[in-house]
Amino acid sequence: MANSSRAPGRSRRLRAALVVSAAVGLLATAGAVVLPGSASAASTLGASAAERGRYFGTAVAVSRLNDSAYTTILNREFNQVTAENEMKIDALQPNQGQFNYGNADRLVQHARSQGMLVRGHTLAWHSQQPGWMQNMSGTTLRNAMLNHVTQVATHFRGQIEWWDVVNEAFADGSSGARRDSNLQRTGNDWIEAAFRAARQADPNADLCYNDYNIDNWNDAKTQAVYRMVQDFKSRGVPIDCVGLQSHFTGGSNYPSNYRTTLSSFAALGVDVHITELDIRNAPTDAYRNVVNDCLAVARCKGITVWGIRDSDSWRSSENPLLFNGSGQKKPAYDAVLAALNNGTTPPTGNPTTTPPTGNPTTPPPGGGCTATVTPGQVWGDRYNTSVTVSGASTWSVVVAITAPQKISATWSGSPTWDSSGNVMTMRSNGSGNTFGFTTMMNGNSSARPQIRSCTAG
Ligand code: G2I
Repeated sequence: MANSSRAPGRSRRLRAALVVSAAVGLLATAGAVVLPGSASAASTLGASAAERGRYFGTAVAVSRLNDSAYTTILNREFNQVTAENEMKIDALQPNQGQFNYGNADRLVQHARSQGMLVRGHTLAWHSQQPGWMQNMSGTTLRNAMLNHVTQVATHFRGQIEWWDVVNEAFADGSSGARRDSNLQRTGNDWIEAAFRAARQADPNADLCYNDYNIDNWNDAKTQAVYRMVQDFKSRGVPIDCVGLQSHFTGGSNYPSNYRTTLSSFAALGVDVHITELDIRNAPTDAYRNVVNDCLAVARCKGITVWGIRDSDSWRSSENPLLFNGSGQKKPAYDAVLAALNNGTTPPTGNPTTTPPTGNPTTPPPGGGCTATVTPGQVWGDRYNTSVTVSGASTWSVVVAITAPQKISATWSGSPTWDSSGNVMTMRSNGSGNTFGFTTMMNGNSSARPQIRSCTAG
């Protein structure tokens, strides 16, 4: 089975990273307030979703990271990001063999510095192909597509939680057929070939099929995607998740059987994600329903809205998002936050109201180098740590985390993990002598990483 190539502990680590205790909501510094008579109510979308073991994310246009009003909302409210355009094929490989990672890397860096999870979008798609690829066909195109998947997934290896491996491969309407495209014409197996290449290049990322108009359980397109996922699972094609874009704009509406669709996909043994949510005129009812439906399905891992302010939307004239053009919260925002706060909290150990305390331990001597820890920024649900190595220019440092805490992101080093996912060996990778990582507290706000050893070479 192709699935056996996944790194041990990967899904455990991911699950834990998304499950954050109710303690988050008790920390006023983390954007939370304590309401009289209630346990807690988080005051940001990301913190509240994290309390339910989910993420709440947004599409980001990298050019807008220079807009401080935009970035303020992004950093405050969201704990997951998707590049709106910067990881598409035309952006990453404008000329064959010439890869342009600058904008995408900038977004990943921003996300990691904020402890946000990153969804990669998208490795293979009929649209937004660079000119050179549009003109290809047959084996040449198949190989170029697979090379793109391999190169890009390898470049971002270890930094992407979920990849939209294939996007929008099914036709609209009642046919239930694949969409005609140059990729489809290379052979019906192009989708599974892309998934296999992605798994091989980044065994730690969850691999998703992503599409629009697969929200209504009765639609032929929904049924066709369902049958493909069922077939992939039965044959061991490495698929982990289905993304429902859920653009309820441009004439599509929230369907009353949406929860059935989510739970039906989940019952196939894949996670479900709501990946590009926007709703024409942002009605509070429909937004609330989407949140409640996701919270009702254990395998619904999170919700990503397709932009922050209405003015950032690809359909800005429909005002479909949670913030208005001035960055103010709309009624739909309040409805979403309330629905998140009303959701049940998964059991994740003993929540604590103790604020983060304690210092990382000093590493034991020996091994030819010394690793010195510096505590970094602390949020309600997570904290950063950096480690500086002296006495060697190439090294490996073993860091142990106290469960249920989990490392959710790392930078400036090459990590490997033991089977528990709690012991990380970080090796130098040429980016200097200081590496860092983000740890999700998951209900334990006091434990801090232990440095077990520093070994030169
Ligand atoms: O069309 C809405 C979404 C449907 N699902 C897949 C998503 O990837 C897609 O996102 C949209 C972006 O929101 C748009 O911003 O995808 C469009 C096509 O890739 C994006 O539009 C493009 C324009 O077509 C380009 O002309 C423009 O240069 O945005 C580019 C950057 O602004």
